[in-house]
Amino acid sequence: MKRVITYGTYDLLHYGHIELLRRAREHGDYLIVALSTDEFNKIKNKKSYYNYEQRKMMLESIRYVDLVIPEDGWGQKTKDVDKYDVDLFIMGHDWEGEFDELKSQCEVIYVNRTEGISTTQIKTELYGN
Ligand code: C2G
Repeated sequence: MKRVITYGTYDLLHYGHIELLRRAREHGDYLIVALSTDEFNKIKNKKSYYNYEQRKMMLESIRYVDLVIPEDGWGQKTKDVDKYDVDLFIMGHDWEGEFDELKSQCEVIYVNRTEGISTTQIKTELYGN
């Protein structure tokens, strides 16, 4: 069974997120999403509209997602790959190259982001801020 992992904040869930999750799941048989906690979002300088529990519940309702775990630091990926016996690490290409150190542990791929949608764009266009 090929186990896949990906990371993110997944705030204001939109079709770009869903497309990433669908493709991640398609590369394997089991998809783990490491979801940024509210505390880690502060470190990432991201303020999410929905809190961790709300974002977690929404991700768990998506058919492509098998497990949601907390992401509370930049350095946890290497431990997660071992702990969850991960075969493939996948992220959108805005992170191209950022996590290549994981290549010693598992396959690492970056896939094209879905153009024309982002949480920031939604906030700007809906709320003008
Ligand atoms: N994404 C995408 N297309 C979009 C928007 C996002 O493919 N239009 C992808 C991103 O490339 C990422 C995932 O969806 O792989 C989650 O996006 P974010 O929630 O913005 O994740 P980010 O804040 O980049 O967190 O340790 C890694 C970080 O936690 C990544």
